[in-house]
Amino acid sequence: MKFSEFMHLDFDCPEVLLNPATTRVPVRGGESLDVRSKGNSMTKRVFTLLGPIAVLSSFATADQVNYNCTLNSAASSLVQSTDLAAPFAGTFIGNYDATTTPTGTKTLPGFFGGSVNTAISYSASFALAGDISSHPTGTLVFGTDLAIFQASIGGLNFDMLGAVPGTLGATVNINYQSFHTLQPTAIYPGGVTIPVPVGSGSVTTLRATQTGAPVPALLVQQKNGSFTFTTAVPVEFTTIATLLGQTIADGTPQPGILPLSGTLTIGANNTIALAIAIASQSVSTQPITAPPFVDLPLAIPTVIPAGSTANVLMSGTLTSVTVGSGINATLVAAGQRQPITGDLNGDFHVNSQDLAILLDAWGGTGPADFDGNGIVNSRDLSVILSYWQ
Ligand SMILES: [Ca+2]
Ligand SMILES: [Ca+2]
Repeated sequence: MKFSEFMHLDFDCPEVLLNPATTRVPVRGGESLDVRSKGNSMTKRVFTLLGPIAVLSSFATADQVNYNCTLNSAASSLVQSTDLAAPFAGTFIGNYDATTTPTGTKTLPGFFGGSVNTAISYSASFALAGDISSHPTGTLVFGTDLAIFQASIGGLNFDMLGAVPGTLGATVNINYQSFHTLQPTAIYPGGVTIPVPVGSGSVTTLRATQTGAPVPALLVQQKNGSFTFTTAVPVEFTTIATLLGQTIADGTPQPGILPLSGTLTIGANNTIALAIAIASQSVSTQPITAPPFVDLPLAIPTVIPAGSTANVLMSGTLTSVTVGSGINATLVAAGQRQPITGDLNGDFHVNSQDLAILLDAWGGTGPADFDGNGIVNSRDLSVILSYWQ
């Protein structure tokens, strides 16, 4: 609604307001506000107050232009840093078996003596650390209202790994009572922490999905005509990760915040270009409800003498995991303006040209059948009129 139209409404149509009916006042976001009129002067005053608010609000949204944006995966890069620690405890025992592995390792408590393969108590921690570099994929809706230098970010949905699983080196740091081994013959004095590389952990899914309504961002115009913006997007992180066959993140969404800053460049042909930077750090500790693991093969380097390897089977229970996670990303996205309802010739206006197209199609089918009921008729005409610009 233009301001002149509002003036016309306010001063020329008071009789409408005096009818004991409900007047629908358009407000921001295309919704409307019911103003129940009971035919008294108070109602007129209420509407006179509401009128400018409605007009100002509709000015704010009249210039809102939304762009469907897609990440350019090849030009975007992300580094996900992980520092995971999961304490656990249990026992391990040499992999010796008289029939199946007669040359296997025997473990025995203390420094010397004995011949019976015996379980040794330990405490330990899984450590999973490293960086996963990826080319993320994803989409978002970027809204601009250049009249008030406001942007909005909605519908953000990023696959941080770009569908390529990441791997991280895993280490078990073991503390144990003093023990010794046969095959090989070695002594392991207690009080020493032995780091044992145990292969890798794997992160197969890392996704950020925006929750809630679009978030606003102030646009700051730069000398070259582009705009910068900074905001924080509430998201749910979905992570699926395994470590030594144990699921340590099962995809249960975790709420988080994705801090974004970036540059908006308005392009030709109703396009925009976005350069987005993300830098976030988080640390969280979660309980693990996985069942105990049993007889996990582990090759422990010998301590005295060094240079050999004892093979044991480790059993234990993970109780919790502390995950430090960082995301640093430089993303590039391209946006195409969203189609406007009622715009049949694609010029982003709804006017007589679109009306002419609709009238040509009257009684038939096609794009002018806005409500999809199979025929272009008065219902579709009312759509054009309600989006008329
Ligand atoms: Ca048009
Ligand atoms: Ca129709």
